[in-house]
Amino acid sequence: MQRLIPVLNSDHVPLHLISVINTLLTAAKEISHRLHQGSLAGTLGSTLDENIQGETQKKLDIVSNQLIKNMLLETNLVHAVASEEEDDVVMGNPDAKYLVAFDPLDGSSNIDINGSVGTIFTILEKPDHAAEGKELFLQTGDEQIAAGYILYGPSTMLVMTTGKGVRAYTLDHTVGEFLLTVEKLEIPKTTQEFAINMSNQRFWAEPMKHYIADLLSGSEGPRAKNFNMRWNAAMVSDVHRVLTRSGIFMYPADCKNSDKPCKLRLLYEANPMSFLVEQAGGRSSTGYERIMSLQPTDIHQRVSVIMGSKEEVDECLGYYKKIPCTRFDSP
Ligand code: AFP
Repeated sequence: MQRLIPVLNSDHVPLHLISVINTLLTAAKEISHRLHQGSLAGTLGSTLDENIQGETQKKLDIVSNQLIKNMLLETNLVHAVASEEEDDVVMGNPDAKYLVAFDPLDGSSNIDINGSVGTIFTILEKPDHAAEGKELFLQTGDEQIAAGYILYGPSTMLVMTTGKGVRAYTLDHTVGEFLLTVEKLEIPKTTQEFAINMSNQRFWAEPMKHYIADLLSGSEGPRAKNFNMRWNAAMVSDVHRVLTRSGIFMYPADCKNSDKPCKLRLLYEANPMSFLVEQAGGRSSTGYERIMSLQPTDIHQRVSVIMGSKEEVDECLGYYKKIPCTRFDSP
């Protein structure tokens, strides 16, 4: 099986970019080890702190964030990093050109129940125009030059794109290398599987309520086929299932909390996952706009997410077109 670096070389990925990706994976291997040690690593459980998102920080959230941030900045190849766990961007080498944004441990509420979690990353280049701080990262998803995730499941897998399709690699713990295990991930155009947090049903906009109701009515309803539901409460794990066997993953805007109509972050969750989904032949939308076309206004900005099998996402978007309603999220 091929190792990661020769594969990236064959795709003519610049050496410095390969080095940044490899550094991310070195941190990921350490995170994987600590996760698989579980309680023995002494890093389970929560801290007494909250991040800028107002979410309780798990000890491993902090550890993972520090590992990735410090290793990336030590390469001198990174101009700045942005993280779910950092209020502001952290500046690196002023002469370097790569920007890295990441969610160090997505799904961390699954850690203490031994569930799947993951690291999501996206890599951008410093913009040509003068910019500093947060402004550096306010680029559309189309500007991403690489994106992916490491899924810490029964096996540790890297799923990544540099714009030439999506490949999957599996960590061989015996040699400490990510080996190519799927040459080309492609999402089937149709599906009978959906993923959404049903407990939010009463807070959804009318189009989503009607769309899900029609899925649930199955073969007796307008869709004339039965659907299955999965919800892992970790975007990395749910989207990995969509990439692997089809599906539609949704975290739509809702009216549960008018200050926070959306849950998932654009920069380091929705955009990298959208890059992977589109590169694998799927579609990714807010319900109204293509996610990767959005112009960000803040590094921690949240967005409504509907992504997966192309024809099923189009089916869902049809409900947003035909059912008028006021949006909870600002376009
Ligand atoms: P945590 O990292 O706080 O566990 O949140 C994970 C997440 O951002 C995303 O990965 C999941 O899809 C979503 O939140 C789960 O949200 P619910 O807790 O509402 O199911």
